[in-house]
Amino acid sequence: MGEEKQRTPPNQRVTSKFPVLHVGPISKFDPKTWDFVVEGLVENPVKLTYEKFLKLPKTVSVSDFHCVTGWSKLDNRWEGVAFKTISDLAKPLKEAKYVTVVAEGDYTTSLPLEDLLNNDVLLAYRLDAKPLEPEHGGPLRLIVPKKYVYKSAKWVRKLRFTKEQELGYWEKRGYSNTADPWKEERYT
Ligand SMILES: Nc1nc2c(c(=O)[nH]1)N[C@H]1C(S)=C(S)[C@@H](COP(=O)(O)O)O[C@H]1N2
Ligand SMILES: [Mo]
Repeated sequence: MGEEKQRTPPNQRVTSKFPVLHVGPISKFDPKTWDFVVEGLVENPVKLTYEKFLKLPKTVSVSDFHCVTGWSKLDNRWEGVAFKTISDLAKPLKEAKYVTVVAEGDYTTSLPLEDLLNNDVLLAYRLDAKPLEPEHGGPLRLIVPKKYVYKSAKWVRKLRFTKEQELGYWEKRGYSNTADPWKEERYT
């Protein structure tokens, strides 16, 4: 066994395709009515139009994508807004320890605030130099590279800062709440 870390987490296969996987319909996007909301335990609740969201400082993050069903897609170049930028705007209160991510169609997931403040976490609207396709979560999806992708919600509309962790869609159905692919945390 070498010191070097394997490129993919245990029991993941690399795919060159990009599977599309979600529950429910692909969300319809209307830039005139779309908004992005930050609520809950924050000093400064946020509500942004699509136009305003695009004016936030931009970041780029290249990362791998690991689905809990066993496929991984490597070297995805995501562009969007760092989670940290949004958090700095909203100013979490001291009691805020978790964030529930709410997507269209009531898909939710949640993460410790600390994990989301990692500098590879972003709300992405472009992938590999193109606008993010609706089937992959356009106009806006969360990207959390260090977790299985069910934590990377597509069609994100809202972040809710909370004191206790609220269980997300898959987490309620037996998938791991910590979801670390390197530790193979697939199920609870
Ligand atoms: N809103 C929403 N986001 C979601 C899901 C979903 O069902 N709804 N599924 C998750 C799962 S399990 C996976 S594997 C990825 C798939 O992303 P992709 O379709 O871009 O490959 O989206 C994640 N984000
Ligand atoms: Mo997945």
